[in-house]
Amino acid sequence: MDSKDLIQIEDLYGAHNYHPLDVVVTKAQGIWMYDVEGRKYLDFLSAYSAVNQGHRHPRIVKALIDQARKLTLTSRAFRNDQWPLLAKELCDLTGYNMVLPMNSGAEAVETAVKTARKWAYMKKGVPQDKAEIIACTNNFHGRTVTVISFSTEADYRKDFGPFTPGFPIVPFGDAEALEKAITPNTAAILVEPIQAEAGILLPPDGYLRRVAEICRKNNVLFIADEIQTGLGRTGKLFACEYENVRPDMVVVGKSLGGGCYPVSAVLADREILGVFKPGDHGSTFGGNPLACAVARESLRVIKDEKLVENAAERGEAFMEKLRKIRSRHIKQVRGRGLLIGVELHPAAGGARRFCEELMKEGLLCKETHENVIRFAPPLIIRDKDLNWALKRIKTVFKRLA
Ligand code: IF1
Repeated sequence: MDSKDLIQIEDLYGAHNYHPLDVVVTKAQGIWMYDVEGRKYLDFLSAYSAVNQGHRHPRIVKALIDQARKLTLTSRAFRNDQWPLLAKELCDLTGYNMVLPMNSGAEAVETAVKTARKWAYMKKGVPQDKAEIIACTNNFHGRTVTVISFSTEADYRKDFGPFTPGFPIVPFGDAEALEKAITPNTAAILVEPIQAEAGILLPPDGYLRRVAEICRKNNVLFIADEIQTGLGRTGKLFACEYENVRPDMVVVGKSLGGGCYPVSAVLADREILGVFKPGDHGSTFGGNPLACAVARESLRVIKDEKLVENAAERGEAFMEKLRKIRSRHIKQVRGRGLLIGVELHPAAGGARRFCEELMKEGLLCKETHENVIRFAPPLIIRDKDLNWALKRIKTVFKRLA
């Protein structure tokens, strides 16, 4: 079957909750993807940072297969021999001392919300059902009902109410507004260190440090959603490290599963994650041995292949080169590490048509919102391939001049 047939079938039987580029991928290896017609593309999105280690990393695939041959699922009714090791290795890597495993990012965010609420009732003395968690304008934390309850994006919310209460909103990047929004019932503030979906928005310098101070002063938990920014993407293990900030809780996902398997987790210290007792939270698949074996190897690959360092060095250099492109369409190039946004002027006619042209040149990336092109290649990428990409990007900006 060719791409056209497959697209037709998908559009007929699949729910239309996406508007993908019309490329039907059948195979991938490393930074390259291949469509059903055999055309080759450089992956400049990395499944929204879920394939930071590159597609089908041989070590991660081996861990997946080896584990699949031994044990895949016990549920948490029984113990397995992989979860303890992932838990310890994640803690050793990040400096937290407790972790709760889930599957998708949104589930881990929900888990962080439940943790913060329970902490507020048990430790802070907030009256039952009064806990508030402050979120930021233009946030993206997933798609479940509670998570969209604190979205400020009309499209994500419309027709999905009623919503979960208890989530005041403050402008992203405004520490004073945050301080003013805190009440005795505030349990936590939930922040993305860089807002990716919102268009790769970096907060003003010092913001995360201020947030951490304000949280400490007011006995409020600082929750960082590092699902997309974490595990190396921005050139640090966690993007919060750019301001030497250690959040009380960190949510991770995406490339924790090495692009092979959904794995997410909430990290914190015992005083916080210790609020759970048997029966009050869980997941059939969370902490399953297949997920854990994959995650363990995914973390080792990040470390052994120095992907954090690679993202920092290559990202900086690549952004410099992007900034040298002379095009009246480009308003700003911004980002950290290999999480890069190219914002276009409204007159450029939208980022989507640039992504479509780039696809014709063999470069796969995705617009975010109307006017931002997002570049986020796998962190294993080398200069040679970045230069290859740069050439295509220049070509497209010339063509659409
Ligand atoms: C989609 C965006 C990226 C996330 C942060 C939690 C989640 C995500 C910071 C939820 C997920 C994904 C989901 C995907 C598109 C994508 C995305 F553009 F929508 F915002 F990456 F930038 N926190 N982000 O980025 O994780 O439950 O999906 O595992 O199509 O919705 P999930």
